[in-house]
This record gives sequence, structure tokens and C-alpha cells, in this order.
Amino acid sequence: MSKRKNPAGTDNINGDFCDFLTELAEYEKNVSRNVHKYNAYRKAASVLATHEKRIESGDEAKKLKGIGEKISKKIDEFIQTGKLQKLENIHKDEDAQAINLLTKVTGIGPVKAADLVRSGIKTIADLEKNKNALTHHQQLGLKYFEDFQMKIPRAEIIQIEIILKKVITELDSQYDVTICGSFRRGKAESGDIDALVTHPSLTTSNDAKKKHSEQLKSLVDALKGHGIVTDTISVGDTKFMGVCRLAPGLPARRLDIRLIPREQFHCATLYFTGSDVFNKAMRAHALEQGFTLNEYSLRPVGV
Ligand code: 8DG
Ligand code: CA
Ligand code: CA
Repeated sequence: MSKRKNPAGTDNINGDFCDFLTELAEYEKNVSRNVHKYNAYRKAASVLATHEKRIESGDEAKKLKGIGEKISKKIDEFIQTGKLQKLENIHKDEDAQAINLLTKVTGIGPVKAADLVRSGIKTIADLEKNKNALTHHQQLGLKYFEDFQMKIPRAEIIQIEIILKKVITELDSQYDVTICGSFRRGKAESGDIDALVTHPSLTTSNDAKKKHSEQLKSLVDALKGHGIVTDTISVGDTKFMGVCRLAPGLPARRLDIRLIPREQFHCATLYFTGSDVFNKAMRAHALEQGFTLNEYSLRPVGV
């Protein structure tokens, strides 16, 4: 049985169930493109990850919120046989495996991956030979494929945070920088870095848009000038997607920066901290209390 830390920081005694549910979720997202099943598997995995007792049967699992008939049957099959026929079949399906692999390249989504596989491009080596079939984003994903597969240790994010704060507040001391995502959830390692930046002069008024976009560009220029940011994937009015590297010899890391109006900062911090499963539960809870919650605001329904 795999023993991993769950979000509460304790050993996940249901880790083997979580592993197969997560693998099924990835299959539904990348290959079947069934977002409902993807969400159902993710939710079940997250419920089991924080359940403190070892699940002994499907029936026992079914009593938990978020686990229905179909998933409980899979848990029984796994307990009884030590495997899942559905996953065995997926492992033998070469196209499914190829699609799963290609979606690991940043910028290649399930639809593009299926297109590539259909045209015979099935491996990373095939991608290297067909760079012209890729967008700028996907080409950077390919360039840094090995690096982006590596998780970022918390200690490294803390060092990157120090530099981001230093460079950005040197531009203007009123900037505020918060690292969100899995880092803010206390995880020991993260897939990428999600930085939220705000400034008191940033408002949601219409005429602010141009200023907003200029501010984001000057932030990115400063970070590139310092050398911490190495590549831009895309940069819009409020959102930068790119690549950073703490020091030569260390892997390149995916960095997202969002420049947010001050009045949206707290709701944005909540949203970008996640997890996405937690966000869904939090939005549903808000609705039950008569409020709409999103990344911009919390307000009474209908207002
Ligand atoms: P990771 O990078 O360590 O893999 O985990 P993460 O920090 O939780 O994931 P992320 O993909 O970087 O997204 C950051 C947060 O954004 C996430 O925790 C919650 C929020 N978020 C949603 N829905 C979505 C969505 O559909 N896509 C993305 N990228 N983020 C979302 O609530
Ligand atoms: Ca993240
Ligand atoms: Ca991210």
C-alpha cells in the first residue's frame, strides 16, 4: 500500500485507492474528455485522502459524500483482485497512453493530443521532429519537458518568492506579492508557482485596463532584467504565463503571475489557493448561504 501525506499532513491510509482514482480521473480528462467523470473521480479521491480510517469495502466508501455506486464497485474490485480491469485495458491501449503522454507537455490539451496521435505523432521524440505543428506555448512545453515534469520543492519556492518580492517592490514599494496555489495550501512540493500581485492604484474601473496591462508588462520586464524570468508563454492585461529559474543548474519552473485590482485581491487569493475541488465545495457552501462566490467577489445572489 502506498503511504503518502494527505492534505492534512497525515499519512494517507487510503493512498492506493486515491492513486487508481486519480489515474482514472486523468484518463477521463485527457482521453475520454468527460469532465463530469473527471470531477467525480477527483472528488472521490480527495474525500478518501482525508478519511482517517482504512476503507474495508465499497459499501463503507459509499457512505462518504462524493462516492456513489460505480466508484464503490471499483473499490470492491480493487480490494478483491488487487487491480482494476478498466485500468488494465487502458494500459494496453497504445493511443490512450500516447494521448496521456502528450498532454503532459504544457500547452498540449486533450484535443490537440488526440489530433497529434491521429496524425502519427505519439512520442516526445516525434514532437521534436514536428515542432512546426506546435504553438509557441507548446514549443516551450517541449523545450522544458523534463524540467516541468519535476515538482518544485517548497524551499525553492520560498527563495523565488523572495526574489519576486524584491524585484517587484523595487519597482514600487506599494506592490503586494502573494504566492498561492498548492504552495499556499502548505504542500511540500508544487507543480508550478502561482503569484498574485496587487497595487492600491489598481481598480476595476473601465479606464484602468490600459494602465493595468502596462503595469504587468513593466513587472515582467523587470523580472526578465533580473534574470529570474527566462521566457514568456503569454502575457495579457492581467495574466502572465511564463518560465523562471532560480539559479543556473536548477530546473526551469512554470510561473503564473496575475495582477489583480485591490478590491478583488482577497477573493482572488482564495480562488487561486484552491484546490479546485475545495473551491467547488466552497462555492456550493456560499450558495447555500445565499451568496455567489467567484475569483472576483463574494456577494448576495442576484446582486
Ligand atoms: P500544482 O500547481 O501544485 O499542481 O497545484 P495547484 O496550485 O492547486 O494547481 P494550479 O493548476 O496551479 O491552479 C491553481 C489554483 O487555481 C487551484 O488550486 C485552484 C484554482 N483553479 C480552480 N479551477 C481551475 C482550473 O480549471 N484551472 C486552473 N489552472 N486552476 C484552477 O479553482
Ligand atoms: Ca500551482
Ligand atoms: Ca498554475
